[in-house]
Amino acid sequence: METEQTLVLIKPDGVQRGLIGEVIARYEHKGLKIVGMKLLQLPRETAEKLYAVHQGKSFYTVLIEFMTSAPIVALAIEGRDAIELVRILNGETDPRKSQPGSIRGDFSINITHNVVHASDSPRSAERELDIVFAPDERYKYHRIDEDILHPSAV
Ligand code: 3AN
Repeated sequence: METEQTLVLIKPDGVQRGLIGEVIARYEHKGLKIVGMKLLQLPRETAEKLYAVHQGKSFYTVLIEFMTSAPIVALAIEGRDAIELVRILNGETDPRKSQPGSIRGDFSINITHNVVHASDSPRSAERELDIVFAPDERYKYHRIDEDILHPSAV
């Protein structure tokens, strides 16, 4: 178990459907810490950097158009095993496989308009966080439930 940071984007559909609070609550209630947060409209160049691994795939152009079409909320989220935990909370990419109880399972039936993005590995988390957040846009602070969530003996 390691303390990690990961990037989450609440996609344009999540923002436009009024799901910002609902989505953030899922991460907060799990015990993960929001250490950076902003509302922004992604410049095309930034979206292309973020999704560089998908360049050339059939859905790439649609994905870039969608992600730059309206504001998103970017979150830097910290916690033990945050990268894996956030992806479990988000649910599977394929709407036929995302389980009820997950964000996508509860709120999405569309593989493109699927509410959230999250980094999929420590390497991509570092890369993606650096693309979206300046160093002074991520904060250190103490959550009062941290001693319960992370007892040092466990
Ligand atoms: P995830 O966001 O679950 O990690 P990725 O990284 O494979 O999924 O894909 C990034 C984004 O690209 C997805 N969130 C989705 O919006 C879009 N995407 C992925 N696969 C497809 C597909 N087969 N058809 C359409 N869009 C897709």
